[in-house]
Parts: sequence; C-alpha cells; structure tokens
Amino acid sequence: MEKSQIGTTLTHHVLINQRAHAQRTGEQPSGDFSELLNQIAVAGKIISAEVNMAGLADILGVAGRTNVQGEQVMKLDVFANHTFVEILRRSGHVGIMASEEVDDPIDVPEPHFPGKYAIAFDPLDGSSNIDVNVSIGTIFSIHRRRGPVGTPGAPEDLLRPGAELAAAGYIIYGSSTMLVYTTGHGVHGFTLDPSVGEFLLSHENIRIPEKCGTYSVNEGNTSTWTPATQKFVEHVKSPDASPLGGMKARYIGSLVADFHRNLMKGGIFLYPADAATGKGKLRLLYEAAPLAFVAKQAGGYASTGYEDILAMQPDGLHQRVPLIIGNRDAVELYERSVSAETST
Ligand code: AHM
Ligand code: MG
Repeated sequence: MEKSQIGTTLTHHVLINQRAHAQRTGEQPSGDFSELLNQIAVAGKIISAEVNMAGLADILGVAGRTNVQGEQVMKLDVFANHTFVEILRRSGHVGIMASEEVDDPIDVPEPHFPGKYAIAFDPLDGSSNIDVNVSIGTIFSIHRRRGPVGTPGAPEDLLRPGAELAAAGYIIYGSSTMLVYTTGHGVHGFTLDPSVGEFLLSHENIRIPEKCGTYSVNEGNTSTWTPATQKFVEHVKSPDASPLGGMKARYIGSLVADFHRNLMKGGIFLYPADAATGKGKLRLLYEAAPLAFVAKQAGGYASTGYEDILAMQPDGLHQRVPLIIGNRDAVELYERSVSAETST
C-alpha cells in the first residue's frame, strides 16, 4: 500500500471510488451505497466486539453477563443476526433481506423507509467454531432492487444471479477483524483498528496469487464424493502431477477463513456435491454467490463443477450448491475432471 494511503478509512475509500466512477460515467452518486456499506461496517464492529468477548463467557458466566441495555446475552449467531437485521432495517437503504438464520424473506415495515437495495447475508458463518477460538465470519451480498424505492421489497429482488450483484463481501473475525468488499471494481480489504474503532485500508486491489499452492476440503467426506472429485483431490496432492500437482492441504472448516486464506495466498476450496444426492452443503445466495463475485474480481473463479456460480438463477432463499472456488486454472481443472466423468 502506498504511504499516502495510510489511515484511509472505509468511508473515505468508498467516496474516492464513487467520485472516480462519477468522472468515468457522468452519473452523480447518491451516497446511498456508501451509507449502506457504513452500516454493514457498524454491524461488523458490534459483532466483532461480541465475538472477542465470547471466550470470556465462561469466566464471566453466560447467565450472569448482561449487555449495555441490561439484557441477557444471546447466542452469538442469534446476536449477529439480530444486529444485522436491526441496523439494516433502520438504514433506509434496504427494501428486503434474507438471512441464513431466518426461513422467510425479512421485510422492512413502517416506519422504516424501504430503500433501493436487497441484501442477503450469513450473519455468523462457521459458528460451530466459536467455542474453540477459530476464525468465523459474516458474508453479505447486495443487489439493486427491481421495484421503485419506497415500495415494499419482493423475494424476486433477492432471487437473482450473482452476476447481477451490485456489491458483495465478508467480514472475518480472526487474529484481527477485516472487511473485504467489491462493487465490481477490484477487491479491497480493511482492517479494524480497535484503538480508533475504524476499518482502515490495508489491502487495496487484492488479486489472488498466480500459483495455486493449497487445496481446502473436508477429506473426512472422501467416501461421499463422486469419483471425479476423488480423482481431482488425488491429483492436486500428488507431488509429481501436472498441471497443479503438489498442493498442500489447509482446511479450517470456516468458509470465510478458508476462502480468505486462499484469496491471499492462492488456493482452491471445495465443498463438492455429495455423490448420492448431487447436492452441496453451502448456500447459493449468501455464501457461494457473494464469494464467487469477490473471487472473480480478484482474478479467480467459482463453479459447481458443472456451471459458473455467478450464472446460476436461484430457486430459493436457502438453496444449497456445490462450491469449488479459488484460482481459475484449478477450478477449471476440476470442471474438466467432472465433465470427463459425465461424458464417459
Ligand atoms: P454453517 O453455516 O452452519 O456455519 O456451516 C457452514 C460451514 C462453512 O463455514 C464451512 O465451509 C463448512 O460449513 C464446513 O463444513 P464441514 O464441517 O462439513 O466441513
Ligand atoms: Mg453459513
């Protein structure tokens, strides 16, 4: 990062990018998107603070611990969902939402103003890792709604291909808290400086490194994979295989953390189809599609093995898909392995 950018806040960075966009296109920015992203960042800071307290729950006593409003502390994933829903509902920029934690679409009732965006999120992904101090994350995806601003949102505003996303990103609660986002013009990362309470630009224009040195998959599931997946994993870990042999294994079991590591270091993550059902585990709307959008902007690619994740038309809010994501050459090699199997 250039020295002149040290101390650039998320807000400032979004404004600079909007100005550049306005100069390119002649469109005047409304400021709505930057406000929305700011609200997401606020929710992220609140969740980050709570996640950092999680290890103290036993010491302080979960039942005895109360929050600033004097209320009983909620389970972290419930807390994260509640935080996102309430902050976004009041933002004035969201007309409808979907959350991993909620079965139905979440509307924006009176007196809140239904804004122009539809947002889907997984408020706390990998939450089974909370108790053991392993990184977890929030994933979000943002579409521009089809209906006019001020009118209620509809599920169709959410059920759209990832290729139409206006923005997507994630927040990782790890050794530090980072927010990574894209609006389709590069991927930018901001690290939370808890001493000033701001997300500061730390990784501008992230590109996935050319060398794909890591594969990430739950190998305990090997017996449930298709032969094509089994062959692919055997191939990438064989030291002498070409192309793309000799990869090392790294699997955290937290999608955001596995994806983030591979984005920064080069790697492929697989949660492939189960051979018996043909289905994957991860959700299209708020896990696969937003990360596919980020990956593509960073020079990577995401596929089910059969099709580009970004091209998929969702058929439900909680639809599950196989997800193979990371370096483009590695994901394409997986696709070839699948198509060789289906054509024999
Ligand atoms: P969750 O939404 O219930 O937290 O499950 C999603 C998580 C992902 O973070 C991770 O990639 C995957 O499940 C790990 O699954 P497994 O434990 O089957 O390997
Ligand atoms: Mg999840």
